[in-house]
Amino acid sequence: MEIKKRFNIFCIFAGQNLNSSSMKKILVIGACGQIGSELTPALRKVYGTDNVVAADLMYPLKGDLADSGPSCKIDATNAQDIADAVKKYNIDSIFNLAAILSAKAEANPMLGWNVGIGALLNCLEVSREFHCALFTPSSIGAFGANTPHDKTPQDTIQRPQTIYGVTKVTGELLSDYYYKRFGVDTRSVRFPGLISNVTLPGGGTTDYAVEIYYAAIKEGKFTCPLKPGTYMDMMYMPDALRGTMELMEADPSKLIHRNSFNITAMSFEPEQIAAAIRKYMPDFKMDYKFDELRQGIADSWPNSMDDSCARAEWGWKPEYDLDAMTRDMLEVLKVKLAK
Ligand code: NAD
Ligand code: AKB
Repeated sequence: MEIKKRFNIFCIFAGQNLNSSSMKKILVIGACGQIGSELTPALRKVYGTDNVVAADLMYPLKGDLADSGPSCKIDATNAQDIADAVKKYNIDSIFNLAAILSAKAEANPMLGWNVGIGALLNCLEVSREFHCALFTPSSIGAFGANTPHDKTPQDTIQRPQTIYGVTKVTGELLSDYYYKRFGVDTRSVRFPGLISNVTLPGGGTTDYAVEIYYAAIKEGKFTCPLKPGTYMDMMYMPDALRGTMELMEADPSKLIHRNSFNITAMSFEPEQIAAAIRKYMPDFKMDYKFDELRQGIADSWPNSMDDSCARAEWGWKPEYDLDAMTRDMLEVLKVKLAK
């Protein structure tokens, strides 16, 4: 990665506000979601507010996203919307975050497919035509019940049985196809469950690991929708944002894989996150009422992924473990929910 850019990304996550001299022009599609609502401001800090366009189906955007830089309405299932924005703003990099998450997609598989794959194909075609780099996240949902569950390798069996997983595997293959066939600079990570405190998650299987912190602060108790012993990979949002930006700045000659890298920060089961909260809130209580759909999906996903390829090829390294994340989540939410 260009040394100056790596330094700038480091400074942003160290709390300093620097503008990069890079000429990148970025379009974030799905900017209002759990990731986009934090990735857009993070990109604006590094690349300059005017160089990052926030787009979503939900429009007009609200709050900081709308006020802090250019924005437009895009329905990513309509290729023309994307092409118009790319032309209008002279975009060279697209972050495609439009998707329907695992549990929500199971309730409406056609919608899951149309957004997951429709949006991606449109982004790929527009990227091919206008020479854009393209980031589209994959997920631990790209694995299935017959994938090795512990230390899940980078290259392994991928036979998911959810529509979400089917779109993620298809998306990985399509993205590699566009790279190899047309030279489109496609890059991706398989995100684990992301834990954050700005925007609530949008209907996934790992959502409980965010909801538990809100419930701890608001009510001092939580009813967990997954059974004890359900391990999944997780990550705190600051690591996810930094990883995304570092991958997109990584030296392409070092990338053996592209779509998509295993990355993880921690693996825990519900009792462990509850215990981490109890360290700071000793009276916190948790009981269980499991949700059949989410439990089935969670059981088919890895317990913990091997992210050594991301570490070797572009220097991936998480900074937050369960305790550091819990301390920060509780501190931030105490202030936010007191308002
Ligand atoms: P989200 O559901 O919170 O946000 C998705 C955003 O896309 C929403 O703002 C929604 O309005 C927008 N959108 C939906 N349909 C659209 C369309 N047709 N056109 C334009 N915008 C549209 O999702 P997220 O959690 O921010 O996830 C972003 C990406 O990261 C997805 O690909 C998801 O699969 C992946 N991912 C997320 C997680 C996680 O834990 N959040 C984990 C693994 C992978
Ligand atoms: C979900 O649970 O659907 C997402 C994911 C891990 O892809 N959070």
